[in-house]
Amino acid sequence: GDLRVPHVALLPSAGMGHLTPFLRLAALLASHNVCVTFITPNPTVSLAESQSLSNFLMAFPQITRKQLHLLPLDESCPNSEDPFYYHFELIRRSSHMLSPLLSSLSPPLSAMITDMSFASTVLPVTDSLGLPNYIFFTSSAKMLTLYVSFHTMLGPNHTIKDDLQVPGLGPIPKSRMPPPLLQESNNLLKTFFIENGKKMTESSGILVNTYESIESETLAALNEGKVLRKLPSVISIGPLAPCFFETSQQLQWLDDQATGSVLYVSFGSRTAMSREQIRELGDGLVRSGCRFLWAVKDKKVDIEDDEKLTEVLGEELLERVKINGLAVKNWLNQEEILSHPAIGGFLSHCGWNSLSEALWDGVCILAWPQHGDQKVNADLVERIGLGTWDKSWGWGDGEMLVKAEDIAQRVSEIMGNDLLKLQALHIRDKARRAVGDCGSSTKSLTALIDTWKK
Ligand code: BUP
Repeated sequence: GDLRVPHVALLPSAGMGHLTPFLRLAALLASHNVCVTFITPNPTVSLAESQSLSNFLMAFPQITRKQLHLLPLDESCPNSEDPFYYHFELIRRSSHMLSPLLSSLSPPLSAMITDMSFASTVLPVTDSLGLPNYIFFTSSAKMLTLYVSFHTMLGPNHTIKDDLQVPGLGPIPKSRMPPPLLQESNNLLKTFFIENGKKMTESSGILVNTYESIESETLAALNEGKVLRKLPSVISIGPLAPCFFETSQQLQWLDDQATGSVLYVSFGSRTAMSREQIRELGDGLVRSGCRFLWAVKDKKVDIEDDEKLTEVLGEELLERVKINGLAVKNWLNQEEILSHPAIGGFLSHCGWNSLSEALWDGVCILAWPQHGDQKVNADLVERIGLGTWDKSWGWGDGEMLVKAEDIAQRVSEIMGNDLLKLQALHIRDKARRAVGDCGSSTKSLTALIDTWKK
């Protein structure tokens, strides 16, 4: 007989790197006739998040929004750390308000999908309601192995001595781990890692925006109980397709460039390099002789990023940039840019969403990881043949300055690397197959949705 229409609530975390994959997942579930309630912590950290949300909700009127009003700050939570991590903490502290919100929804929920940064606070809530809760891990499966095993390798004083030997897989060198994890003192990221990594193992399943052909070995190790004996099933549902709900922008400059001739340069929504490094990068881009479209970011949070381009780059550099390139300081519709025929390469920080968009469009990567999961992701880029990574560049944390001539050399190398460009196209084909009608990710997702119908 007729099966019921499942109703699922989604709870994303702070930052575009978390919100974007949740929006894509919401759209995908809706296209499979799942009734979706999207819970939005309010306020957001960045303007990009609030704008993206309102555009999305306008484009998908069938998706219901419920606001989770965050409690005002108190003194017990130090505001000195990353504003996005700080916001995770605010959402965590407001999560007791979820219980009445969730139980008031109609029709009753079949399941909840929660961001990885709230596993430890939201699982007790959903458990008490008898509601299955799936954790959505918004980075790579490789990063998931670090997330779930990190707490097992802590020594005295919560320090890390060695590289992480992931059972059944190769080691993750200390040098690739997010730097806050190596600090002796506790910090928000480290605390999240430990607590959520532990608690996640009690969820109903872990969704990952990845797919078989790029991470088969890691996915197998996770699902065969090699990484941790007790782990719920890890379900690869990616790459989540971009959904074009953002208003499209006219970029005449890009339209005027030859096919495959332009390098796109962006380090994501929450990385601001030092002024000195920004200028060195600009100099390097100019010296490469290649065409480039450069998203310049001067502050971590977009609302504070109000300095003019002339001030950030200086007049002289800005004039040189204009000869072969275009530098912009406003938010760009990245998924639209990456699908543009003029784009032939991407100098990227290797945020997982940027990578998933790059492989979706078959754009090769010059990796320059800046923080967090990005070195682990950059390693994957190199291994699957999507791009190159000069490890001597280090984290973009201002500790060392990567010189213009080195940047220029790597840029011209990648823009002239036809083999890499072919490989990227091959990766694109496989990525699209994974989410096509008979693809591995489609099969996993439909099987999951079926369990919610019972
Ligand atoms: Br900047 C920028 N336009 O101008 P990541 C970013 N994006 O569409 P991050 C734009 O934001 P985390 C812009 O396409 C991607 O979907 C981009 O996510 C989009 O990196 C998203 O790549 C950025 O995962 O987040 O922002 O550093 O640290 O959480 O990975």
